[in-house]
Amino acid sequence: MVENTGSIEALLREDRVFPPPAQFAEQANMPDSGIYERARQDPEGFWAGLAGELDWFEKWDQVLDWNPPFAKWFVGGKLNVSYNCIDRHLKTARKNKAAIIWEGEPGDWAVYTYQDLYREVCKAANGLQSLGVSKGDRVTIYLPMVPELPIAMLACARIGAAHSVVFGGFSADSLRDRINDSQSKVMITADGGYRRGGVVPLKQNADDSVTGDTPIEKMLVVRRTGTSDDRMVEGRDVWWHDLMANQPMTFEPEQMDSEDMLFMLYTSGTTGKPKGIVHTTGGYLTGTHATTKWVFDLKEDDVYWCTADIGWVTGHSYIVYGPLANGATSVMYEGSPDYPDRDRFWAIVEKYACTILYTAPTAIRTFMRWGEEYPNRHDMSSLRLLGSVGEPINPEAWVWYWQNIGGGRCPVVDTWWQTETGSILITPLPGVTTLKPGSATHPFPGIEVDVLDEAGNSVGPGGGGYLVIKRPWPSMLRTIYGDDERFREQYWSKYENIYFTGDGAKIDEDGYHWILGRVDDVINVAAHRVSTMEVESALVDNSKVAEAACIGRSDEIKGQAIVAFVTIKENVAASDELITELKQHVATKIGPICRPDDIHFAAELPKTRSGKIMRRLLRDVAEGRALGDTTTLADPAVVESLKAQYGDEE
Ligand code: 7RM
Repeated sequence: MVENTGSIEALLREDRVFPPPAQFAEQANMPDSGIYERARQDPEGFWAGLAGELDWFEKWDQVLDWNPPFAKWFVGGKLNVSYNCIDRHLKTARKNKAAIIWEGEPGDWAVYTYQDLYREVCKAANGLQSLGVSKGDRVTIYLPMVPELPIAMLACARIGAAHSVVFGGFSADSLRDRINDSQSKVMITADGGYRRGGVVPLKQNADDSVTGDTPIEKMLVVRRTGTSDDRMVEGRDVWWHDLMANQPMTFEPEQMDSEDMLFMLYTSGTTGKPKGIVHTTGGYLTGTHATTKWVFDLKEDDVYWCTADIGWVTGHSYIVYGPLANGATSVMYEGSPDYPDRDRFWAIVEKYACTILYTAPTAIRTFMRWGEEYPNRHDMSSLRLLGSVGEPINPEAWVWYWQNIGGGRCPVVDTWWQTETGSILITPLPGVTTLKPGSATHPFPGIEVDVLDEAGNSVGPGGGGYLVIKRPWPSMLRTIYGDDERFREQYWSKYENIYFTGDGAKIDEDGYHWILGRVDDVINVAAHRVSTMEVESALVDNSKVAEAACIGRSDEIKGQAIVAFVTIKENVAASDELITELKQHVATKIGPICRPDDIHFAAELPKTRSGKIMRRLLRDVAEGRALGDTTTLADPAVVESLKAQYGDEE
């Protein structure tokens, strides 16, 4: 038993440590801390050993070809991801095992065994091929969390076409940008998806995204909500169920080169234009397969549930590819955690007897606020491991999760990684790592990270600096789609031949890694990456706005909230209605996750003499803090007037 000191101070400054429970350590997939040293001695041999756990049509002749910043892993190797996620399990006792347990928000549910998945993926591959999709093409997928989503992804992988999944919460405009950048000829969407009892009008957005000049020739539409039957466009649109009705149930998987693109996924960066992060085949699957096995300690009879949306990288790597490559049972839920009531997640855990749960701190803090009443309604004794991802987890939330969801018996793995890293890079290994709440603990074996100062020197224990990765790893991004220069500039220009993560971090005296958050113009809102520049562009797109600056302010639940400072045009009056209008404008323009939480009108924005907006000062104003250094400011009076207006609001 761990004593509860009770005081708020002790909770905020949580200093308890949590060694692996003996029972857990005994059965762990990776029970040997010697693995860190072995991987350090021979990183390439270490990764090659893990790649060898996949099925290859042809083995590689070189583990790594490193021509910074361009890496090739398992050079010359041939494999297919869909084969590794499905076919190879059919030769084993997993054939009739549940691969995907799916639950829709209204309460409908379905189970796909590996054999079922094989049949549906083969049919989908044949169907897509009949629409003209072939090896090397890109396919945009804009779907809710329905089984057709992983089926479509795996079908693309089977053909050798790269998918570009666009999160269903993105607007028509955002979808259009991504379609144009990827030059997809085919888009897969649905009539709608269920969210909080309502319907998200996906088909309407999809239609709006392809008006005018578009590369899209065919739209494949899943019937989910029955709300867009009248929207089908003759000659362009095809119903999924019609197309699949007569497809052959086998499809020979394409023999892909290890370095062929598996998918691209757009993520926000420091400029307004989203970046298409490119992941390839052999290295990506090696990374996701190995981390899923060791970090989540997946066993044959586990029921594993990652609550992310597949529209984000977490869903790609840890709902679809990692779990399925391991032959696991992966749970997928369509809707929101408070529908029909605030115990929905716990009802799902109980119903399917989930053993592993992977979710985000923002969700955990929300559950904390709702109270223990909801988890207490359910039997959650099946759980044996908990995970956290997407943003720093504060120690109170960590301990609450451990106690109230894990019943004080489940290790909590706090996993740090990015869309760019493809798989988890800093994380406990639950069978060997002593946990410190709030710390992602240590780099995964084979990963070398450091914390550097501006000049590139290692910051010693306790000091803060920039988190970097010092050697290539198999699941790293290969480039930004169509833009090698931006890839180089974004990630490899700050330090020579060292990957810059965009995060701040510190390493404590015990060698534990603490992630401090983004150091660039990216806001992490409820574990989603939002670019300040993108929100600013959406605001100035409104004809009443002259100028806009966005910052993230800390928020108890979401981690960060979006605050916009807006200068309106001369003949426009500031009003509450205008605030509502501008918030809605951003939501429509980019997507609801980018809707600003606060909008402040400002007569002028604080700028440096060279005209750069000083976001740091705006952050201070928004969070009601005393202002730091203002000496580089062109006109200090601007900040004074802002502060007089808004400084006391918090
Ligand atoms: C997986 C994912 C990446 C950014 C990253 C961090 C933040 C993610 C953690 C975390 C602290 C964590 N991909 N982040 N995990 N911060 N502790 N365990 O989230 O591309 O969407 O975001 O998220 O800032 O750079 S992502």
